[in-house]
Amino acid sequence: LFLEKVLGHEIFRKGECTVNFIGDHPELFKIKKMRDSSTKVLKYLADIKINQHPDVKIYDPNKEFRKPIIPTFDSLKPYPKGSKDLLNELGREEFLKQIRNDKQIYFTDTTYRDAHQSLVATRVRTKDILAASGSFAQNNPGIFSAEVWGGATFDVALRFLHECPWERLQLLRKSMPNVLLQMLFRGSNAVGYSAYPRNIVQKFIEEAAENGIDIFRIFDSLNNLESMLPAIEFVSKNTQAIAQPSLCYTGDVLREGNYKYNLSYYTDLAKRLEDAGAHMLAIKDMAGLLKPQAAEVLIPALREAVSIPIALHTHDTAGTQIATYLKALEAGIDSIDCSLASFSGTTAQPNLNSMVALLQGTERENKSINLEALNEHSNYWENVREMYYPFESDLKSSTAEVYNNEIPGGQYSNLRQQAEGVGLGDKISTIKKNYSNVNNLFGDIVKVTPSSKVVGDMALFMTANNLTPEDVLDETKNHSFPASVIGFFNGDLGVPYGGFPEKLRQIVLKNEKEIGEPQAQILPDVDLEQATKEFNEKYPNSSSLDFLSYQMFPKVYDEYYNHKNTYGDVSQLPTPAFFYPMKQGEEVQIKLRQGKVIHVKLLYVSKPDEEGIRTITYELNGGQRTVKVKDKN
Ligand code: 3PY
Ligand code: ZN
Repeated sequence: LFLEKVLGHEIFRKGECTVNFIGDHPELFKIKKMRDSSTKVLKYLADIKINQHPDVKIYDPNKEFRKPIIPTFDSLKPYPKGSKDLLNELGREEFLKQIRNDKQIYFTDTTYRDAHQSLVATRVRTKDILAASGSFAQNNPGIFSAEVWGGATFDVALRFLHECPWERLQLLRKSMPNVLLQMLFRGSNAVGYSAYPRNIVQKFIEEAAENGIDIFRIFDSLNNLESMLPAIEFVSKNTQAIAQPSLCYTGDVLREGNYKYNLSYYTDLAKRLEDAGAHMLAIKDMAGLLKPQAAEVLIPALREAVSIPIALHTHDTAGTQIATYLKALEAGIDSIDCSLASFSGTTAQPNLNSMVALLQGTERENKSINLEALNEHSNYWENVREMYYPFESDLKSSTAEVYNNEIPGGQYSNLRQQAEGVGLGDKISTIKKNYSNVNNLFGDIVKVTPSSKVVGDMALFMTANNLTPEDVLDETKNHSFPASVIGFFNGDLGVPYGGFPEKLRQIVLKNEKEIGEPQAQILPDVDLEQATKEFNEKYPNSSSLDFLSYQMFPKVYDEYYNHKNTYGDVSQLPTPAFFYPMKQGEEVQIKLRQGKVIHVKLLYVSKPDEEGIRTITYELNGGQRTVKVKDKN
C-alpha cells in the first residue's frame, strides 16, 4: 500500500521528487488509518451479509436495482441566481414584501425531507440526496426553498443510517449555495420528541443557521404559542434567517356547531404569531385534511389577518390536495409545498412536476421553474426510491380514511414500522381505527409530532391489548398506560386547546405519585460549559455539533458513536450494500474518508465453525482480505 501511495503521488508521477520527498509528505504514512477504515467497512459488509441489516425486516435477495441517473449540469459554470441570492440582495424585509406581493406562485420542494419521511420512513441517505442536489440547484434556481432538514431526519440519520445530520446539512449547503434551505423545527422540542432546555434549543438554532438553514418552519404539536416563542424570537433577533411559524391545521374549519378549531381559532393564532415576530406564516396541514372549500375560506381570512407571506403545506393522503392547492392559489396563497413526482402523492406532498405543468399559462405561473429538469430529477428519484422498498408504507393509493383517522403523512410509514416492531404488522387497520378512537378519548387534539406519537402509542397499546374506548374509560380496570401517554396527561407537551378530558386524565394518572401542573414547554437553561466538558470526556474526538446531537438524543448518539468506532464511516457505502447482503461475486466501490476509493468483491462465505463464527473472504483492490463474523441466526 505504501508503495502504491508513493507511485501514485502526483509529485512522484511528474518526476519532481527530491531526496526529501518521503519526509516532506507525511500523508504517505496514512496507510494504517486507511487500512483500519477498509477493515471496518469490510466488517460492516460481513455483518450485513451474515446477520442482515437490523432495520430491514423483509427483503428480496434476488432484487436488482436500476442505476439512478443523475441529471447533468455544467459544473464549470457558476450557479445561476436563486432565492438565496435574492434574499441576500434585497434583505429580509424587502424580500418578504416581494413574496407577499408577487403574482407568481412560489414552490417549496420537500423531496429531501418530508416526502421521504412520509413515504419511506425517513430512511433516504445523504449519499443519494447529495448525488443529485448540486444538479437540482443548478437546474432549478427558480425554486423558492428546498426543505432538507429537521423533522425526523435528524433522529433517523443518527439512529438508523449511522450518519451525522450536521454533515448532511453542511454538504447540502455547499452543493446548493443559491437556493434557500429550509428545516422543520418542533418549537421547544427542536428535532426531538420532548422539550429541551431553552439555551440548548437556541444553540441548536444558532448552529443550524450557521451551517446552512435559511428558513426555520417552527411549530408546536398542540399549537401553543408560548412553546414556539423562544425559537421565533431567537431566529428573528440572532440570525439572518426567516422565522416561519406554523398553524397546525386539524379537523375541518367548516365544521358546524360549536367546533373548537374554527376560523377565529386560526386567525387569532396567526395574528399572535405575527406579533411575536414571524416573517412568514405556514399553514401546516400535516394530515392533508384541508379541503378545497375550506382553503377558499381559510386563506383569505388569514391574508386579511396578517401582512406577511403565507405558505401552505399539505399531504396528499386523500388524493384531493391538488384541488386544494388550486383553490388556495385563487385565494391568494403565496407559496405551496410540493415534492418531485416520483416522491409525491399519497402520504407525501402533491406532485411538484404536475403542479408546475398545471399552472403553465395561468396568471400564477412561475416561469422560472424548469419542468424538464424537474422531470429528470423525478426519474433519478424513481430509481433511488426502489432501493428503499422495505420502508414503504402499506398505502398503495390515496385514501379517504384519513378524514376519519387524521394520521399525519409523516407518521404513516413510521407507524407501520412501529407496528411491525411490536408484532402488530397485520393489525394496521385496527390501529388506524384506534388512532381515531384515541383522538376522541383525548378530546380531539392537534396531532403532529410529538402529540401524534402519543396518540399512535396509545392506539398500538389499545390494539395490542384488545381494548375498546369503554375499556379505557372503565375505572375498575388497572391499565399500564404507555409512558408517553402518562407524560402527555402530566402536561409534558403542554395543555391541548380546550383542556384535558378530566375523567381520562384521572384514570391515566391514577398510579402517579406526583401529578405535575401542565405548563409551557420551556425548560430552564443548562450549564453549557460543564455539559460540554462532560461530553468531551465521554466522547473524545467529537465536535461541538456532536455535542448538540448528544443533547437531542443521548442514547442514540452513544450508539452512533460506538457504531462509528466499530464500523467506521458507513455513509459512503452505496445504498444497496448498506441495507442488503452482497451477493457472491458482487463488487462495490467505496470512497473512504481519506479520499481513497476501494473496490470490494465478495468471494466466499465459510460455513460456521463450532462457535458459530464464519469467515468471509473479499477481494479488496486486487488483494484478498478475510473477516470473521459471529452468525447470530
Ligand atoms: C415532523 O415533526 O417530523 C413532522 O413532519 C410533522 O408533520
Ligand atoms: Zn408534512
